[in-house]
Amino acid sequence: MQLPHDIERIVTHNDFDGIVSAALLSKALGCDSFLFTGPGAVSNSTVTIGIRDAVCDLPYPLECGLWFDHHAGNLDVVKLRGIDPETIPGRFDTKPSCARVILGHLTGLGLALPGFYEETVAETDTIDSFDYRSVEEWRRETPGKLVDMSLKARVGTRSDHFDYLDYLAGRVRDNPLAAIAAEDEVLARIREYRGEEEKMSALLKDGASFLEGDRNGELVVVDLTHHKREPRVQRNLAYILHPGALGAAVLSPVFRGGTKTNDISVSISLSMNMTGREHAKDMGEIMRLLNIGDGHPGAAAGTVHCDSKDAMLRAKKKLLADIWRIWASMDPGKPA
Ligand SMILES: [Mn+2]
Repeated sequence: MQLPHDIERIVTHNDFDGIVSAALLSKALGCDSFLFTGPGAVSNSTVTIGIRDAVCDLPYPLECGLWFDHHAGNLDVVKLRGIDPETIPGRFDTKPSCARVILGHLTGLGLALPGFYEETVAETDTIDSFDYRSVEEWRRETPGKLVDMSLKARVGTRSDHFDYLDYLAGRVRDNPLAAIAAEDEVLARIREYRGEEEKMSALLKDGASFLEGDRNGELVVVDLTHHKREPRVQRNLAYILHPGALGAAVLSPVFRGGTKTNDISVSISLSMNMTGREHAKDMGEIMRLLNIGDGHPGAAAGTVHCDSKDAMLRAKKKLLADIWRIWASMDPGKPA
């Protein structure tokens, strides 16, 4: 199947994989109009998508001209809607990144593409599937990780941010990642993000501890529930403080309409030390057993509702004891 000639816009995920996916398609389709959005906006049709749009790294919309994706859950939804995925123009495959699906498809069509795309997509595979075996591997700076850091910086307004995504998609289409990571505009954002990371690390350090009974320091618990303003943290930074930990749980207050409630939001994940290991630790199962949320074996989240501050403090104590009991009951396996 050839690519359609009437695509006018590329609608893509607003993350690193989304940018690389858009860049490859831009090259193949000769289209440089991009719309960056999140999966939620596509699922609930907040963004209007039509037959002249190519969609990548996002759920399948009601209609579009081309669809590329790699999220198994999105394929399930397509099947549940009674659509035969084979009839959708584009390609679905459970690859580590959507960019990999697109590169495979374009190569299969016999298109001549720049040689540096292979390296760009290899980095995208690692970043999008979080394929790291240790904290050291995760922290090691590569051109792709530097560009990804620049995306996470909070610089300027929302519209400035979208302009930057637009700019990057064009750069990634025409240049190797190493050249992009050395540009002034990108470097300035990386510097900004490093500062934000330092602040987040300080917040995490302040709230981090290990539970009673956790003698080997397996599960870092970060309690941020005392914060009066919404704390912005990246959970994985807890592993810099405790590189030997196998998992981390972060407890944050839930804010509604800018107001702090007594509800607790918990997010829990396995560390990169568990990647490639055989074990029975399943974070989604912990949330389901406690009946507070859901998720994958590697990462899950939940919410505990509380009527008062006292109830919240009691619920927090019980929640942590329960998490530890279930965590400890799941076989840690052997190091890879
Ligand atoms: Mn992706």
